[in-house]
Amino acid sequence: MNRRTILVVLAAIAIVAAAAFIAFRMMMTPPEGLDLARSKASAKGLYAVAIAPEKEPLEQGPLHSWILTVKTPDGAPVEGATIAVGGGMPQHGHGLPTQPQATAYLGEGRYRIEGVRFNMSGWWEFTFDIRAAVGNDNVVFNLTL
Ligand SMILES: [Cu+2]
Repeated sequence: MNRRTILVVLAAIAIVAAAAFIAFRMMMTPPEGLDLARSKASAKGLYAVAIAPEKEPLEQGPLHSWILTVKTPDGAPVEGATIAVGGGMPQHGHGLPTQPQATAYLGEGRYRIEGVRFNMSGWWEFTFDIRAAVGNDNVVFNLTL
């Protein structure tokens, strides 16, 4: 190989390495300015929703439960809601590793969500479809682990 060919090969290697590094960073690093609020209005504004893990700090690995609190915007607890739980890792293109369920109504608009597991570190979306007398709405929370 002549000197020019070697330079071209080295430049190509550097470009591939840089692209791999950037791709890796995009996979692993949550976007800046991600909204990490644990209470917010649902998409259509029908509900004021809050989430809290039953145990802090939030750990990667073990199965655990959350408490989901659903109220109307003026603060009245929402009872008898049907909750569907979903989520995943937007940067990895996969969903939750388990199928969490709302297993109990605890009063005051609070629902226990069991069977949650976050098996990787990074950015997770945690979504709730809420069906109740007021209407159907959904909310998406962001978590970073
Ligand atoms: Cu992942």
